[in-house]
Amino acid sequence: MTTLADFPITQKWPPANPDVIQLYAFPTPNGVKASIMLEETGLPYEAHKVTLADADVKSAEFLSLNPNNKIPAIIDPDGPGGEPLGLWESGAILIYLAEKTGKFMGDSPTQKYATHQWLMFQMGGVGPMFGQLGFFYKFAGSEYEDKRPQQRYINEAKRLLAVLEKHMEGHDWVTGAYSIADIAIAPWLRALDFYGARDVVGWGNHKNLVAYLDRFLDRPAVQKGLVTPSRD
Ligand SMILES: N[C@@H](CCC(=O)N[C@@H](CS)C(=O)NCC(=O)O)C(=O)O
Repeated sequence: MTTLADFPITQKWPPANPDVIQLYAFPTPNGVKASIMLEETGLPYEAHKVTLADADVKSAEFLSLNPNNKIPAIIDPDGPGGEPLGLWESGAILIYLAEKTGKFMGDSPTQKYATHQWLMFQMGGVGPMFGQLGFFYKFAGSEYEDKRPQQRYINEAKRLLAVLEKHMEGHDWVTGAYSIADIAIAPWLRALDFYGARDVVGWGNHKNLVAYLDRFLDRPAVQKGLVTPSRD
């Protein structure tokens, strides 16, 4: 039978409590999806800080769990059949934890598929597009002379915000009840502030999204998840 000790990542980030879920992350918009979900479900877990530096995400130990060198990743020592399960890709982690606990994926098949739909909208749209906006607007790409890539991602972010703003009219949460779709989407809306890109995408004109993000940030589990693991 496989145990946690069989995962090489535990050599670089040793578990203090090998019986609980091990989270390997950093508090970025993708990383906090996993920590917020763990906080919301109340599942016991231990958070290990894995920075975005090559020494961490490209270490042999981290790559042994996630060959795609990106946080977040988890190991559940009590996975399917009682065997340990390693998992990466934040959307897959959210679905796994939702199924494990029976929480935050909707109470009916229709709601469940709507939750999947908006989760995929984040994974394939909001996350990658806002991430590129961050690169071209705040980070290294902001110095490129050719502004067409920057404009492309500003336009795409605006388009995605308009889709969400319209959808959120009359809704507290993306699929009606609070779900993993919210846990995936809202941290990316928050990231626009970190990128200094709120004005350029007209954030303040999206009254439904402004209220939605405040509602999300009011949740105690969200507040805890946003600082787990600590950056320090
Ligand atoms: N699709 C992945 C994206 C994860 C991702 O982009 N993680 C970033 C931080 S937000 C990362 O680990 N970057 C390190 C690197 O690319 O070297 C997911 O949702 O889990």
